[in-house]
Amino acid sequence: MINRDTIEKSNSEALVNLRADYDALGEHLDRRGINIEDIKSKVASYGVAVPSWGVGTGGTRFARFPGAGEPRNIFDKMDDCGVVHSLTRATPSVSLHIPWDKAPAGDLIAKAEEVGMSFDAMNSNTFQDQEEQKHSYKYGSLSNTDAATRQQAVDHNIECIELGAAIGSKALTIWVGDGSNFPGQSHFTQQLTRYLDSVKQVYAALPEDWRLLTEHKMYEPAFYSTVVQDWGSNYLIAKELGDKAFCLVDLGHHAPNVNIEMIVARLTQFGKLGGFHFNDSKYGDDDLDTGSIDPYRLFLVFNELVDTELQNPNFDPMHMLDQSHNVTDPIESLMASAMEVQRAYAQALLVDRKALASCQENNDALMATATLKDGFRTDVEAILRMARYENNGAIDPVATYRKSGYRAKVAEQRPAVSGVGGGIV
Ligand code: PSV
Ligand code: MN
Repeated sequence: MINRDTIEKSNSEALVNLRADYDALGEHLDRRGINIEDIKSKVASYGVAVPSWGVGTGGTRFARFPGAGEPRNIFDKMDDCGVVHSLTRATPSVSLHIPWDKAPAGDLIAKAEEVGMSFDAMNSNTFQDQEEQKHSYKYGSLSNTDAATRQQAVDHNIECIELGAAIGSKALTIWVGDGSNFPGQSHFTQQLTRYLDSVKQVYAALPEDWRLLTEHKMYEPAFYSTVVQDWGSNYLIAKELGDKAFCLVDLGHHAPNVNIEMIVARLTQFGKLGGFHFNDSKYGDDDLDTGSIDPYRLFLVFNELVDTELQNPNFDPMHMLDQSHNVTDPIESLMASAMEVQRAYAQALLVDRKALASCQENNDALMATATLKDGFRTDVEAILRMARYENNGAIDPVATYRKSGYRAKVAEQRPAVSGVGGGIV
């Protein structure tokens, strides 16, 4: 936990400048016909879930270089997630990954209360073998050719739902690494049929008020074909399953240069956009910090979301971060990413939608894109800072966190973890 005094002291040093910046931005937006308070209140109520696995140091298939004071279990992880939320006030929930985070429901609830957070989507894991597991997932899980292996994967997903229901989660996200490494290795159609048969059993176990999110990913660990490879396959799966099934878009899971914002628009138009895993990438599923490589793309995704939100106030896809931190303090990266997501949201809220519609109607390509850019180019930092300050967060979360000495403190309590071997998150 971060001491309240540390936050207040740090805020009091930054407040004078913040007020001046906020007033100046308010005047600027006023001239554009935008009320800064309206934008601030939307930003203040925005939340993105943090992945429990994101607070540990990640790794590549080559190595993992552990950081100091890494969380040892889900309770340490939730302490770290609590720090992210207490400073940013932008991450009110944690997304658990089972079995990594498996613990008695009562203990999880108590910890969530202690850190002032709730639980977002549950994530199942059938992409690794666990110690006491009977059947291996080496050749797939929900789509394995062996019925007993498929059943084991189905049972695991149902177990995730049961634990989730006990702790107040309302969704299950399924990502499978199932696929093949060689042409001819697997029969595409039969493999998808087996996947569908399995996932239908999971879907049947969903509580009434739950959603099932299926997450597509182009490749890795399978390098030739992947069962749920693209948004088209994902859409077909969600459609086949029923009304409680939706597609999850992880920004890193597409071919380079794919127009992700258009995928978002398509899934939205046909009622199947279920949620996001935000991160950024340069080459593949790099899991870099959100907005660190291509903030404009993130903005364009939010532009689609805001466009829909304005027409349909009930539109509520789930928002989660999904990143791997190899060279930064994960708490700092998660805070920076949560703020980047908020920034993209605020910038998208600034887009003059009437002007944009008129440009589109009149085929004025240049002014249409300039209208979008007006939103993106606006420095909304003062809005984000003021929203945090008024929500009892830190005006500058990273600086406050560094001043708090949290990492050094937990490093004393949490012994170093071995750095040998590769790792994933
Ligand atoms: C797979 O790359 C993924 O994006 C899925 O969301 C997993 O649950 C997560 O990463 C952690 O491995
Ligand atoms: Mn993901």
